[in-house]
Amino acid sequence: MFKTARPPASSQRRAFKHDVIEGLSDFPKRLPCKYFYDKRGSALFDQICELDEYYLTRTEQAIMDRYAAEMGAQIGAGAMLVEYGSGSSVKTRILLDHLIDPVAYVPVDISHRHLHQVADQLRDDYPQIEILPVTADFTRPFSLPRSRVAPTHSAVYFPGSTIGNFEPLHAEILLQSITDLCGCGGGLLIGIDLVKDVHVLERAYDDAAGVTAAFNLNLLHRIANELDAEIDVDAFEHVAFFNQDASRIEIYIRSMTEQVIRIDGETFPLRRGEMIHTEYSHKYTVDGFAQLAARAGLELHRSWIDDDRLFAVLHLVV
Ligand code: AVJ
Repeated sequence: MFKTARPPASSQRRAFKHDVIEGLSDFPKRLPCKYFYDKRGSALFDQICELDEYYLTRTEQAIMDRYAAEMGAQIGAGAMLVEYGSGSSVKTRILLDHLIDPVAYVPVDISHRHLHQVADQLRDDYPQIEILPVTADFTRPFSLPRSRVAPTHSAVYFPGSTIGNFEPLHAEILLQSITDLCGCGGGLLIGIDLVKDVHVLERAYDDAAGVTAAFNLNLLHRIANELDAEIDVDAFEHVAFFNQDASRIEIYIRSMTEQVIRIDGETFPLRRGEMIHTEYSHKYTVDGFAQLAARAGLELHRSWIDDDRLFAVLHLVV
């Protein structure tokens, strides 16, 4: 079997602590959204995906269910399919079912244990496809594993509108890295959330049951627990709104009182009403996204959109 690199827990904790201290020292304060997904955060995100207000997951799944055969045909025969932020690979299965003679599936994720559990399950279910998990942060350079059978080309699958978390310039840099990774003949199948009615958007990120609020505030619980920080989590609240000019949902944690956060001897004072930025979720038009991708060397080839025009899955080629 292959040896797989796994960053030791202590170095992960150190990186988390470094990023938290750096973010809380900044003005305005910020915390990276990639840290939402600890065990509880991932469970809360799964709950978000089930909410009436959160149309994204079910709409993308419906697009996949309806058009996976066309997508498989567009991606073409003999591909190595590389998935960014594969998680539980739920949406992938329908795609794997419709790819033409795929050579390998390469799920890329930072969560080593979960990645390998999912990979074992996929090996049972898809014995004809070589499953080659890669533990990596896809925003950093990594190389593709070698498959037993040489692929005709590589295709990246990047579902879930995760690209929306990146500011346009960073999204462009990430797309450029996909272009470079796949090279000539390569492609990208990506899910993007579309611009729509402001109220529909804002409800999706501030649901009535408060699940998204719990998801956002869980980041503070995580800091308190994992970094032994002193934080009065109850003195903070969830804030989400659509910024029309930047075409994005902006998510913050707002301090309801004047207070301090203490981490390892360092103190971070907060004014009453001060906001800590935690996430952006950019919303695109198909044309707007195509222009961004073109600057990164990817040409829009086909798009699949639901009847209500909420969400799009795009196929782009190098
Ligand atoms: C996982 C990045 C697609 O932006 O909709 C959901 C994360 N944050 N509710 C999104 C999220 C709050 C989600 N993505």
